[in-house]
Amino acid sequence: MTKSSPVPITVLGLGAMGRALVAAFLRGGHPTTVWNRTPGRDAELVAAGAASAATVDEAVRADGLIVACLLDHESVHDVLDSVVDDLAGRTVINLTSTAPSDARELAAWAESHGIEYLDGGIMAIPAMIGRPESFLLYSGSKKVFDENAATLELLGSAEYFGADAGMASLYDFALLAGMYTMFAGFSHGAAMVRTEGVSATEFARHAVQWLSAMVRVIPLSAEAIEAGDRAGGQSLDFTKAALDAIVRASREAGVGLDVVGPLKALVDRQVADGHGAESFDAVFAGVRAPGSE
Ligand code: FVH
Repeated sequence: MTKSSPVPITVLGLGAMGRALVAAFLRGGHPTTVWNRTPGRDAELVAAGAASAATVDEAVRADGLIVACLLDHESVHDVLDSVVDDLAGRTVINLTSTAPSDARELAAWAESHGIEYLDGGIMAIPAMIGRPESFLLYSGSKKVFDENAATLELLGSAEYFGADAGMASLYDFALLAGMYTMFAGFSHGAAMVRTEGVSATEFARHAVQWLSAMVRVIPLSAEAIEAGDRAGGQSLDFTKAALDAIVRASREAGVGLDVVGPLKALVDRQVADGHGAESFDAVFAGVRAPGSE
């Protein structure tokens, strides 16, 4: 039995992430064609074995998978709409970050043009691509996911979230929401200690120790949310007192309240609504969408 050769791939978009994807495909032995709107971003990739396409039409004329990694939903349409007549019967994997509704719109657009479509969310920065810590979320065509699982694993571990093309984006943005609020919280803390001359580097040492310990509590919080159990842990009254003190200390130090202010407002509202004796997980009840109990 002969081993099948790696499928050819065309990558549209050679920003920081697109270039990292191409490098991983080349390392995996895939013949890879690259295209970018602004010429000149492919020199290193061509030196590493990629074929350069001068136009998007030329890029999609190459056989195999088409992977898009562009700026946003609009740029994906700009590029794919321009070659839609060449895409019938082809497979498009879109690794551009887009909202769930955008992913669903693109999946419907693809179906209406006879294109097989898989949407993806990249949980990695370019330097992580192909490394064990990189993971990618996929949804849309199960057939495309299954047939290309080994290729997708070249980028990072690959998990499929179902036929609804919007699911990968939903997870992606939910995870990013957690990441951004964590970094914003770190910035707030760094601004507080800076008022006494402490460097962000020194503060980071303590922040990593503390936040790493707290991350381990997340599964317990999830269990409590699912069980509707808001009895355990510190009460929201306690949290309110802590946030009142943090806000006062920040204000006295001249630190902006843009990060902690909205959280204090949410906790204040939950306490005012009678949830003061409940655990911090009452915050989930305070933000969840109506009907998603
Ligand atoms: N970089 C990262 O850390 C994150 C990690 C998680 C996933 N994101 C998403 O990946 C998409 C691409 O990100 P990127 O880092 O490659 O972004 P840029 O370096 O800014 O490159 C953008 C490319 O998109 C091209 N482009 C923009 N608009 C258009 C358009 N209307 N038509 C055609 N191409 C377009 C741009 O081309 P050019 O400016 O060089 O001509 C770049 O190739 C993104 O969704 C992240 O959220 C990355």
